[in-house]
Amino acid sequence: MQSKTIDHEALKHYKPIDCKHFIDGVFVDSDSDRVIQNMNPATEEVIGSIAIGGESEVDRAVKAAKRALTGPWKDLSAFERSGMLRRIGDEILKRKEELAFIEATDTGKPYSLALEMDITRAAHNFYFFADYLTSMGTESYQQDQKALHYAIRRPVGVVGMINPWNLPLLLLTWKLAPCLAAGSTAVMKPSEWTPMTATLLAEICKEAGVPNGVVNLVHGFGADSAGEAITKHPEVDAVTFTGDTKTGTAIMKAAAPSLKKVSFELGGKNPNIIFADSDLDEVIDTTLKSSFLNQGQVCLAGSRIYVESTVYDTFLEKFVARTEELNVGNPFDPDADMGSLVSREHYEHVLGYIHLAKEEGGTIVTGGAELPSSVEKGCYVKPTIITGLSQTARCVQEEIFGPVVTVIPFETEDEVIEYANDTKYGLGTTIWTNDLRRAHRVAHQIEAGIIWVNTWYLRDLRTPFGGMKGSGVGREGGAHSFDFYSELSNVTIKL
Ligand code: NAD
Ligand code: 6OD
Repeated sequence: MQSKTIDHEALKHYKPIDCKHFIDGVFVDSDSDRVIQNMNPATEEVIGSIAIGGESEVDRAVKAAKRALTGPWKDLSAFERSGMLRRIGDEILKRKEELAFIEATDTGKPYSLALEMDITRAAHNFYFFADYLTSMGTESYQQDQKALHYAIRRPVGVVGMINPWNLPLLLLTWKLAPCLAAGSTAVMKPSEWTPMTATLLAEICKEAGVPNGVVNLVHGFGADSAGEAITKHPEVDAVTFTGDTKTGTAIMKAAAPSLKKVSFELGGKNPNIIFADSDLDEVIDTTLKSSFLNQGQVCLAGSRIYVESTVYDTFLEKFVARTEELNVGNPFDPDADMGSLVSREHYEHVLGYIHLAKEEGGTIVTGGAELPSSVEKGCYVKPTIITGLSQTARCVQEEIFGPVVTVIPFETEDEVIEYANDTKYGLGTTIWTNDLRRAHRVAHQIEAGIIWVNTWYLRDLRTPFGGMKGSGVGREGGAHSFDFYSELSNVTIKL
């Protein structure tokens, strides 16, 4: 998929960093001085340390965030806040090679992917909400000659942000940018597997002039650690979480006693539906991405491929051939289309499903675990295609979150809609067809928050983004993000 050059000389200037908490504008160690080792999954070498925080660090971060709500931050005009967001975006782009180096080293993803997707989009998140903030209006209604109603918006308050490891900076900035745009303040917790770009983001915010206490960062684990402490803290007003569906349940329980506002972006097992009337070459180009981009570690990955039976054999033959051309290798190899999975633990999880697929009667047409010849160690899995499984197989029902897809034939439109909806998830779907009426008809029956026709992962940040069923609670993007990070009050004036 990639064909890039990498300036290795320039990258020699960058080094992995030790990750400390960032509380009230200062980088600090844990109260207990507790640290864990940070690993590069592509080499399985220790690259630094991560401070591990808990209740006391979270409490200090929340108190700083609460104080900041009434400090100089409150008095900034919308244009001044917008300017600050722009400066953060500019600073991200100025340091884009360094951030991409750090992200690739932490996650195992190709450097070129980190540069083009993760870091570029992180900057764009700030630019988008900087513009949105200065152009938005508010609701108002005139009720005959009786009354005038209008809504006023204020910050929701202190927002806890709990993040996963697959797109660390992209997803953190997807939360932080609208939070700051709305005038709220943040306590961020990145994944314990990928803490480095969040740490640099805190530094960037300080350099961009964000007042102390507005952006805070506490590293740590989830349960019984920093994550849980955020979800339980009585002075956290809202929690935005991206991660596993089971974690979403735990967070909702923990947040319930203090009735926090929640927004959840959770797991997916997304159908990629291919009708016979589609252009198979175009389908395959995009299906390679929807299956294997970021080593398949994308919540929106089209991991359940359904193909109309009349083109099943042709599709499979071409798809397997193109998949076998993908290069898996060191993230800093310019020819690498795919890098390493994020950790040894996740590698074992993904391989477990490949073994299970065989037990469930499936055929591994291509893929599996094999160390690329160019590397000596690392958590590498080849892009894997499985056929011969039934709709009820665990490998078809459960989220694998790796470079593993199943391919299943279907006969009719009704049958494939039933297959597509037969899942606990409801995040994304792609429908491939050149029949306009069918595209609309099928889209309206699919239980998913994000439905693409003849494309995949084409984003416009104004649109509602999120999942239904086990894939999420609420929507983010444009006005939806603003609504989450602010509180609305309606004012009624009797005329
Ligand atoms: P995870 O749920 O294991 O962890 C995510 C974060 O939650 C981490 O920071 C972790 O420390 C924290 N956490 C874990 N338990 C917690 C608890 N009890 N209380 C508070 N915090 C807790 O998920 P992951 O393995 O990091 O990420 C992979 C999952 O994320 C997949 O299911 C994937 O589909 C999902 N995801 C969804 C989207 C989306 O937009 N819908 C995007 C990316 C990833
Ligand atoms: O593009 C986005 O805004 C987004 N939230 C993507 C999530 C991808 C999941 O892995």
